[in-house]
Amino acid sequence: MTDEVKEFTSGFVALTGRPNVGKSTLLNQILDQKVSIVSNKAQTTRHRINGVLNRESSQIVFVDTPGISKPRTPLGTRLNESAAEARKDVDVVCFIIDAKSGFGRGDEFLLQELDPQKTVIVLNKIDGLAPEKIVKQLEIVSEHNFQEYFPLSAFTGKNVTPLVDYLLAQMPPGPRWFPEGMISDKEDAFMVAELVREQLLHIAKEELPHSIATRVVSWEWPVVKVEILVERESQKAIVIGKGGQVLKKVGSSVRRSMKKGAYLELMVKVNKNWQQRPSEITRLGY
Ligand SMILES: Nc1nc2c(ncn2[C@@H]2O[C@H](COP(=O)(O)OP(=O)(O)OP(=O)(O)O)[C@@H](O)[C@H]2O)c(=O)[nH]1
Ligand SMILES: [Mg+2]
Repeated sequence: MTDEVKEFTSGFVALTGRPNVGKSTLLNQILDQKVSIVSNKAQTTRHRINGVLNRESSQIVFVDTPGISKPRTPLGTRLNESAAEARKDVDVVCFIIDAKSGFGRGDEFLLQELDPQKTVIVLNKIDGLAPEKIVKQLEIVSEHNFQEYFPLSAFTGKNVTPLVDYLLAQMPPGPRWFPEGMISDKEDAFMVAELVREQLLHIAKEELPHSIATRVVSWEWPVVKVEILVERESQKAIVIGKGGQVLKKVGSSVRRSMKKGAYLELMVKVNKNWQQRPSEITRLGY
């Protein structure tokens, strides 16, 4: 009698790279669900977010991480530490590069920190790029001896499947770390606060994106209260908007992605220079 049952395999895969390269977009694309917010502002992701891919005989826990850049504030330092920590103890690290802006010195610097034995290179944002440009970028990065190179578009989904198939094949025998129906390790309240921040990032300019923090302060269904923190009075006025216009727009947009009947209450508060204060950064869960 042959044993036809395939042994269950599982493991952890970290998504890492500079800010804005598309780590969170890739995670959402792989899972076909939004578990991590996305914006064109740096430092959109501030937490390690586990997103779970379930297959019949395999499970991959993807760890989305904050983008790493030269820190300008204690918050920046904290986010870099969090990203570095997430790379430890994973089976595979996906190092993501933005093919549109090209492999740069920041990428080069970060690559030196990675173990080539367990790192694969993802060349993201190839949509709309001329083939010569993609080849050129691949030539540049392949000078480093990493395990595999995957040119793809996290946005359109092009070539994402070969990456996922490769990762599935790398998973060692192991348990189902998360229950089958679970796709993210974060609770609904976390996601609602993040969705509010995502909407605000769309309208925020200059230094404002970094100054915004959001958290759910009360969840008594259907009433969900979200506190929006900014660092200065002038920022508070921008976030509220003329006659509350900005908040209204943010609220109705987030409500559309919540369960029917949700009543979202948004409050804006000033927490002076919180980004500069390690104790406040910790309190906010970063
Ligand atoms: N054209 C194109 N844009 C992309 C692609 N992937 C991501 N983007 C865009 O790049 C920007 C950054 O995407 P994110 O997924 O937030 O990037 P991130 O690496 O998670 O950024 P941080 O969390 O700030 O470190 C967004 O505007 C995305 O829409 C892609 O494959 N093609
Ligand atoms: Mg992100």
